[in-house]
Amino acid sequence: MASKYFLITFIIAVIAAPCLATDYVVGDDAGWKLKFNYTAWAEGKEFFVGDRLKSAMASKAFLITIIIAVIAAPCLATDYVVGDDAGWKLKFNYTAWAEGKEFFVGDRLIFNYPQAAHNVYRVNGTAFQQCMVPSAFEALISGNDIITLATPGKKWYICGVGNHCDAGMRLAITVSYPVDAPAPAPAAGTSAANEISPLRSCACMLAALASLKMIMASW
Ligand SMILES: [Cu+2]
Repeated sequence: MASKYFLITFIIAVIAAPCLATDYVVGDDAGWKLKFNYTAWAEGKEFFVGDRLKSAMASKAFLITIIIAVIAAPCLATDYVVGDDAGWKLKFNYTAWAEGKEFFVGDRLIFNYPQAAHNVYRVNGTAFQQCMVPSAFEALISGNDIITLATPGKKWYICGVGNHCDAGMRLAITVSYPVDAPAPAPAAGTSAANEISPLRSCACMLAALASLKMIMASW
C-alpha cells in the first residue's frame, strides 16, 4: 500500500520535473576525463534551453524533489492499515508490526478483516493486558473499521471474538503530536483532530512552497 506521503512526493516530482532546468554532470560520476564515451553518455538525453552542463553532482530537479519530500513528510496525516496486507487476523504479530512506526495525532488506523470473523474494541491498558472484552455495543464490526487517532498517548485495541485477544489479536501504539503542531488546550474535545489534520497540512504545504521559492531564487 502506497502511503499518502509517497504518492504526493511522486506527484510533485512528476509535475515539477519538466518545469525545472536540468544540470547535466558531463560523464555523471566519471566526470570529464580520458577513456570515457561521451557520445554514448549524451545519447538519449534531451537538452533544453536553460539547462546547464556542470561538474557538480546533484541535479536541481532531484535536489528540489528531495527537499520538498523532507519538508512535506511530517505535514501529512498517514493511514495505517493494521497488519498491512495481512490485515486484522489471528497468527500475526501486531507488536512487531507497530514497532518502528511513529503514530501522530490525525493519522488513522484501518482494521481490515472478514466481517463477523473478528471485531475491534478500543480498550484501556488493563483490559489490554488481561484481554477483558467490553460490552458488545462498543465493538467496531464493519470489517473496514477506521479509527482516527484524535489524541496523543497510549492506545490499545483488541479483538473481542473468542480467545482471539489471548491468541495475539491485540495492538498497542503510542500516539504523539507532530513536532510542528502546537498542542491544543487540554480541555479540547477529541473531535478536534479531524480539523487539525488538514489545517496542519495546508500550513506545511505553504511553508514547503515558501522554502522552495527561496531555494529557486538563490539558485
Ligand atoms: Cu479476532
